[in-house]
Amino acid sequence: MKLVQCIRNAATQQTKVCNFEVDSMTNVPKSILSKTKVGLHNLPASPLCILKEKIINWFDKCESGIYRQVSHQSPIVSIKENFDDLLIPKDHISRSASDTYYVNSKHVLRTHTSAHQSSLLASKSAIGYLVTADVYRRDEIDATHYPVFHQMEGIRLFSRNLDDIKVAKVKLEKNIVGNSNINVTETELSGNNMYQSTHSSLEQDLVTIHLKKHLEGLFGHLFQRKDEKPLQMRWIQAYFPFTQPSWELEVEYRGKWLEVCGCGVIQQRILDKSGNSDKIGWAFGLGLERIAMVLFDIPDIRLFWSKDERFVSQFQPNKISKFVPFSKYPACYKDVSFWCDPKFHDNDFFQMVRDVAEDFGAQDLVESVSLIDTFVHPKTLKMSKCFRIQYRSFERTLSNEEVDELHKGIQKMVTNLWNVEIR
Ligand code: FA5
Ligand code: MG
Repeated sequence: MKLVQCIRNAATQQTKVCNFEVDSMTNVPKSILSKTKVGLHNLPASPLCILKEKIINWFDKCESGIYRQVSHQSPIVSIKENFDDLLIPKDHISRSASDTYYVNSKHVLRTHTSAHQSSLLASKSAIGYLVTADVYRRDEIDATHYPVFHQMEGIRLFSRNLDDIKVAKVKLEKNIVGNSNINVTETELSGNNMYQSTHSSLEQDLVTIHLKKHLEGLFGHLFQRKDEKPLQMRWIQAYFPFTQPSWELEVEYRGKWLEVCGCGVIQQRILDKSGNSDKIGWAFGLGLERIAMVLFDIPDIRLFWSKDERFVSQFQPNKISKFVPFSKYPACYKDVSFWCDPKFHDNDFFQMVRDVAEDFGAQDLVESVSLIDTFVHPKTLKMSKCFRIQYRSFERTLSNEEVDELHKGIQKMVTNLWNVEIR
């Protein structure tokens, strides 16, 4: 069997049809594959596109003409691009089939925009990039998790001659003055998260300042409203195999710390391998949905995919506006319990629910799926799990028959797939 995918070449805008042989690793369902054609981040009235443009404008304001826009890369990438080139260890959890969609044993649906780092770096087509793309992860289902979301990645390279970095830093300081109503808490580096020994301390300092000032300024620009008290931000130490040191930035919003991005100094080994050993650089990656949900007051991640006029008509290009909720139709929930073997993974269940819903032409009716009970039989030690599925439509009130039919389909699939008894 073959899986057919049309891929548009970003440079020429030409489309070619690619065939991917399906094999024993394949676990991409139809419901997910159909999402690869949508490209919400390129639809001007989507909040994700509006946010993307805001971010692009900010980087352009800091350093005009430096960042090449990349937003039409194919979502199918090689395992080399998604993992190996980024020095992600062979046994890293993100490589497992329970977390990642494998197209076949050589290709995956990209799990992050970093999958394009190595080819962009090797192309040497710019010294800065902003890459926006849909990314795919097998995950739970609720108001903030969806198996497709969107990321934006920034990369900036400097010649390893200090003048280049110094000039960039001075320019940056000049361009972001006036955006000082933020209060940033720093963090000390420790453990394995230290500067790379191949970099001089001046290089390290300058690149780090350049990176951090860009991101602090960006989130000040996005979150701060005039005449408010200073926006609180804090740097947290993090781990990414492809950057060192690595950080996450958190912003305080309505009394809670919100993780807004991951970043760091690119591993010199990655630059060396892509033919950039004369360069030093930084990279960051952020999730557009989480930020857009906060800025636009969007309460449920599924809404980004809604074609409902009451949603779509609320947003205009270039403008961040608050979403005005329309009345919600009632929800209805049903449980399913079954005995399962120890290899059973909850993410397989979540995915199966989406697939069945897709087959019923009802993929967005599943609002959430949660594990509500796990029971181990005291004598047989057999394990049973109970999942609760909440159904709701954004468009209408669901009839009992309709939900029953879908739910029966799910129960049937549980028995087929895992050969288990429904309790
Ligand atoms: C990454 O994906 C790294 N590639 C980011 C990076 C790039 C680090 C370059 C260093 C250099 P992470 O898995 O933490 O990291 O995801 C990055 C961002 O995506 C998070 O900060 C979060 O905003 C968003 N994100 C992660 N998982 C989800 C999810 N399930 N749903 C919505 N947004 C998510
Ligand atoms: Mg993270």
